[in-house]
Amino acid sequence: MMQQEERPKATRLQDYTPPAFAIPELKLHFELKESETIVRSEMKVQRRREGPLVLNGEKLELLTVSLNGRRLAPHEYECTSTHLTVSEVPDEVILVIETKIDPSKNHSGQGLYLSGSVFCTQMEAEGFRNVTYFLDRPDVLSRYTTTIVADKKRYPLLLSNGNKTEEGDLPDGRHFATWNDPFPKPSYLFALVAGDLAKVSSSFTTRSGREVALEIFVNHRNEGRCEHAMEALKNSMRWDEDAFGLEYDLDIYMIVAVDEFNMGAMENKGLNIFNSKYVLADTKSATDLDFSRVETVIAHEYFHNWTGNRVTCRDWFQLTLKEGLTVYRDQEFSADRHSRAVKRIEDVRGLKSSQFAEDAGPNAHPIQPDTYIEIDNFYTATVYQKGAEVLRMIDTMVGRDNFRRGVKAYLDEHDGGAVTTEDFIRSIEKACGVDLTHFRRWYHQSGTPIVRVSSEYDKEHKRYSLTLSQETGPTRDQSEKLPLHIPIVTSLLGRDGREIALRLEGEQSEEREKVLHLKESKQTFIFEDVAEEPVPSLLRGFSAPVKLETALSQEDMIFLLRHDTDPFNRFEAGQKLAVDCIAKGMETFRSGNTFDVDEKLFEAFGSILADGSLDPSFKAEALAIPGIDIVTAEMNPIDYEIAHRARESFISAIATKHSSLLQRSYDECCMELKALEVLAPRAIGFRKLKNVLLSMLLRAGGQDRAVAQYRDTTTMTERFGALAALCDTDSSEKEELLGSFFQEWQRDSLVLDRWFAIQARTPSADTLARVQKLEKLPEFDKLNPNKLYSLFLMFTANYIVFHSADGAGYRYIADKVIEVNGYNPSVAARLAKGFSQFKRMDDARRTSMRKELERILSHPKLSPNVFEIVSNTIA
Ligand code: B3K
Ligand code: ZN
Repeated sequence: MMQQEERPKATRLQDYTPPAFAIPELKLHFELKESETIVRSEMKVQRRREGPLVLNGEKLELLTVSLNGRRLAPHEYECTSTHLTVSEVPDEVILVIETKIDPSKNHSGQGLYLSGSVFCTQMEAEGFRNVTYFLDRPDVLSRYTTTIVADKKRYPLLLSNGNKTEEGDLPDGRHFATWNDPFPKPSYLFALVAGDLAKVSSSFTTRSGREVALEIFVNHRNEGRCEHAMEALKNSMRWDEDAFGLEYDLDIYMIVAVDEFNMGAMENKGLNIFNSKYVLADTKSATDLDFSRVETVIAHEYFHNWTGNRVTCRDWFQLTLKEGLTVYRDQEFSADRHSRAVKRIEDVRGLKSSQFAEDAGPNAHPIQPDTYIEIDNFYTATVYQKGAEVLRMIDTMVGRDNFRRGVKAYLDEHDGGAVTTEDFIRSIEKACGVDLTHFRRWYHQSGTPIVRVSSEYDKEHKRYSLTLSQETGPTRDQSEKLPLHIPIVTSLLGRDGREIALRLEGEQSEEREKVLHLKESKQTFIFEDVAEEPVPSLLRGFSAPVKLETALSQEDMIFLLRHDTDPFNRFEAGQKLAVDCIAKGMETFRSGNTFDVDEKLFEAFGSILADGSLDPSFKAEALAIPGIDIVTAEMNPIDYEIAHRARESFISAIATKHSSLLQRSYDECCMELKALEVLAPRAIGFRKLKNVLLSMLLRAGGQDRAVAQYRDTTTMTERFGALAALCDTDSSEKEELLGSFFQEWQRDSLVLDRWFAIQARTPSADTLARVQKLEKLPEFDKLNPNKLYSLFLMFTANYIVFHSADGAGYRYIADKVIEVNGYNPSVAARLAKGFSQFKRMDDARRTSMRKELERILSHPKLSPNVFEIVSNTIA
């Protein structure tokens, strides 16, 4: 924690220097006790260049320091609150350090802590320094041998990375286990678990015939909820072999689920630690979305074994090297396993609502930032999702198979290394035969480019020209922007809906779909032999993370919604039509008029609704009305109330107009579901569609149907869909159902998280009072990050109530930021990001937000995490 007067120091990429020492071998010994754990660390230290040995260490009690067996006197080292410095160190030496820590008081979700009665760790990014003094940086790779000693009854299970080499009993009811990890790794990949957990086992035979033991550890009584996670793990292992030729490398792969975890999961070598919400799933307690998230997170952490663990980052500025690449890989895994089109729609929706907003706000940064105060604040949508988009653009330019080969070549070339994004790009250039000189700018430039399009058709010469221009506005972190290399995947559609053969002026080749390389501020692309004026289908599959402004007429957009052969663009056309119509609605409300939806738009939505040939999951996406964040993305100042009113009126108008079609479609979903296996992909699609239809029907008085869906179903997806939809309306039944849901699930913490969340996001006047009541329930454990997210973080996404004109929502969340800052700075900083719309609010709201932001900043014990977020917001 910092003192009020001192401003935390920034770390800068340009200051990077390689470590002065290497630590090739490390023997750790843990004597585990809840409030007094003794850590003995024996390091083989080798000098690489001149200078003292400066180790990181925070919140530690130093007991002893010895060099080659000689205990050092206190004057032979210097120990501060952040470092241990030993000035006189031979070129090669065995350094032994003993420290004492108190896991029982650690609620930060970092370092060694207790989740319930399970000891567990979270080291990334800089948690190892809370365990012992070390060169806690990712470019120091060591071979770990870890011995854990603990009471056998309370902690029958003792786990660490690698393979277990020894175990046995000790006096006083204690026992020990020793683990050896043959792969050198940075400290952020170290893990330790000790506790009493149930084990679910299986195995996987790699394509070279090696048998790998797979073990999932969960709280007793949750054994029955691990099947999906285990299947997901096997599918991930198989897929990585098939898609990238990558095999698992140890004899055992363990996953431990804990209830208290700041993030989703952590890819520690051979011993992943997971937030239990990304492991446990059964149809009774988990929704289809939960199932899909479990699969994605299991895959993501597994894929890190190569992209992150075998080849790691030189420093934390390179974070996207492992995160962007691993997100890209998990997205590809899901796309190969399920519907590629729907997966793309889901990913882009997430990108736009979180990353585009981040780029437009106070915490904008490039996928490779060049400065940070607290690296923990940079596990962002930009580093992860935009990082993945940047790689997807390379995939688009060089072809998928070529790109996958390039990634494999990068891993072969750098196996065992700690490298940079530049190393990655160079490997790809070499392996894929592509010049990415200009493209590299994506790594260093923040902000979302706007691509504007104009077109001209020369009927006489049958020439069609497309003029594309790009502009990236200034962001808080960078005022000057340069043109980027943007791949725009393009087709031209004839009036019959078919793709026209494309021949660019001066080129011979003819394709139906072409990548246009926009590299300058403005470029014109001329197509020849175009028999009729086409409708352009641009940025197909969302081929670049940009905002596209096409100036197409409503008629053309409806044409694309009906006929585009690219499913993403078909979906996108519908979204744009809805957003435009809602924007018009806001204008009419402002001028005091009533809101009419265009007849043609009704027809277009009706045609999607009635189209029996569409995949139900795609249909659900195409019918889902864009959220408030998308609707207000370009509004300045933002008026959430009017946006909410216009959006609600739009949904009601469609629901009223098409009420019989909606009911028929809803009934069809019910029929289809009767004949399908519960987890069949089509069943999942029909449930998703059913919930979208229900939420629309509710706007036209479908309350009974929602109550019936809640009561009659056996799946959590339908049950929860009904409850959530009812919470969005002023339904009279919702209190009773919320009450009965609570009674039923009171003892299931994960299910209850969802119950908290839907209430926190309800856009009604009493929500703040309700949230204040909910946080007092005994089931609301404020030390559990999932609870903080489901109630407080969800409340910051409640656009209407968090931003209420009286400032009460801001005051409440500021209180929570200050409170949580006291024990979990990482979560507190995430809550503080709730204020990121500060600059875009109206004067009155800005004034009340500023007051709260200043109050947070003046807190005497503010963590660097919260300081960085709040000071950026207010600057
Ligand atoms: N690498 C971890 C995230 C660690 C977060 C540190 N605050 C999970 C992941 O991306 O797979
Ligand atoms: Zn990751």
